[in-house]
Amino acid sequence: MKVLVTGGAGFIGSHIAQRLQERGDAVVVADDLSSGKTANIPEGVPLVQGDLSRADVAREAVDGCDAVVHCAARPSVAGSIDDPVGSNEANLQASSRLLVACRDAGVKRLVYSSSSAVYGGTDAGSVDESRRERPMSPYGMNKLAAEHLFRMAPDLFDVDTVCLRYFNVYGPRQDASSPYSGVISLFVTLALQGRAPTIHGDGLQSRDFTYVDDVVAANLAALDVGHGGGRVMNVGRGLSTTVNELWEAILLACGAGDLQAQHVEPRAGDIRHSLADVRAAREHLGFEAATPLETGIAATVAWYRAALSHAR
Ligand code: UD2
Repeated sequence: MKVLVTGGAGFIGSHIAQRLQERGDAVVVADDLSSGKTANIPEGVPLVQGDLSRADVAREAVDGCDAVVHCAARPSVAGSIDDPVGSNEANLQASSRLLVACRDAGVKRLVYSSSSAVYGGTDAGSVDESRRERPMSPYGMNKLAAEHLFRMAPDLFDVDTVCLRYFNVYGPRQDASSPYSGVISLFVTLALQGRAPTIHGDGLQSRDFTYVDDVVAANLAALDVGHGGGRVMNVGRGLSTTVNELWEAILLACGAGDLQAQHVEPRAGDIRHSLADVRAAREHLGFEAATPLETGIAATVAWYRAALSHAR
């Protein structure tokens, strides 16, 4: 297969591109390099550099491809509140443009990186895909709108699709340089530098932290499944960890002693709990997130430790 990975210079996309290349697929990456880095793109994989909301870029990117893994996004909840128009362009407009290009080029399968942000606030229990979506941020709203588009795509555009709703993905190569970065990338970097983190609110908010290799496995399963049919599935572990517990686990993994986190005001748009019901992906994709949090954190700490020592 020839597979386009959009956002393939970014965190999740580059891991997918790497795995596809390892299994022998021809891979091409499309990325505007606004947050992705060329160093993340596996060696030998060509890059189409540009903004997918432009028709010529989308057309060039899908040229000759059998399938598309669509990871390109501006993936920040807080960032989308600061800049809802930018979120709309990067997360929805670019997705529509890509879908049109797929239709015109006869691409057979598209796997979309959606987000648990489509659900909005939930109680402490797990959410399944039948839960009514109530996004609480422009980002969640854009992800949900794009999902609807991809759900219709098999019927309206003859492009078979699968939408995967990720729950808090973490792992090597996640960008830790912005205040919007994923909490694990921030906490690990701080702990390795002997610095205390900021916890928004009481730290009892919880997340279903999912290791990037498991997200890669879900994408491969979705690419290979016989019939996608626009189905939407959660991708998580189905286990919940509070932000306070997370910091304790990271302190332990980094051997950083006792650094007291500073608690500040809760973050605008922050969801209290987020936990996946994982049965649909198990049933339809045979997918199971296999990486325990301790194992994933250990691999993540090792990667950031090496990256920080290189930077010195
Ligand atoms: C994650 C995803 C987002 C979307 C969303 C769905 C990332 C980077 N973002 O947003 O794309 O899918 O899930 O709900 O994975 N926190 C602190 N201190 C910090 C940073 C974060 O206390 O320095 C807290 C934050 O307030 C939140 C939790 O950690 O309660 C997780 O924050 P996050 O930014 O990693 O991810 P989230 O859940 O906002």
